[in-house]
Amino acid sequence: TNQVHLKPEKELEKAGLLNKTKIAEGGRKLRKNWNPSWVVLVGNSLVFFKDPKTQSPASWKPGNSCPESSVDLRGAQLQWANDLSSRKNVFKLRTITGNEFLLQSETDSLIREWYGTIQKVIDRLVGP
Ligand code: I3P
Repeated sequence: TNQVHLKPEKELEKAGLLNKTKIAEGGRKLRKNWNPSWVVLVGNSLVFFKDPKTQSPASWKPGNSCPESSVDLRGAQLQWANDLSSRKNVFKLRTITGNEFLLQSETDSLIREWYGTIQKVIDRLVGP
C-alpha cells in the first residue's frame, strides 16, 4: 500500500553560533576556511546555516533560511582536536561518509556543552 509514514516531531536539541571549517570531503583533505555558522542539532542531524551577520539584508526574508549543509550523525565520530588547529576549544566531527568538520568556540563551557550534546545523540543512534 502507499501508506504515508508521518515522521514524529523532530526534537530540537540545541542551537547556537560556532566557528566551523570543513577539512575533508569523502576522505579527501580540504583547505581550511573558518567561518561563523549557526549550528542546529535536530533529530539525527547537525544542520549548518550561514551566520546571519555575514548575510545581506535581502536574505533576511522570512522563510529564507535554507541550510548551508547538514550532517547525519549516525555512525559519526567526535574527538577533541586541539592538535589540528592553532585555535583553542576545537573538536572534530567525522561522518560515516568521511566528511570532517572542525567546530570551535572561544567559550570553554559552550564548546564542552556542544561536544557532550552531540556525543549523546551519536551514542543514542548506536543504541544500547
Ligand atoms: C590557513 C589558515 C587557517 C589555519 C591553517 C592555515 O592558512 O590560516 O586559519 O588553521 O593552519 O593553513 P590559509 O588561509 O593560507 O589556508 P587554524 O586557524 O585552525 O590554525 P593549518 O594549516 O595548520 O591547519
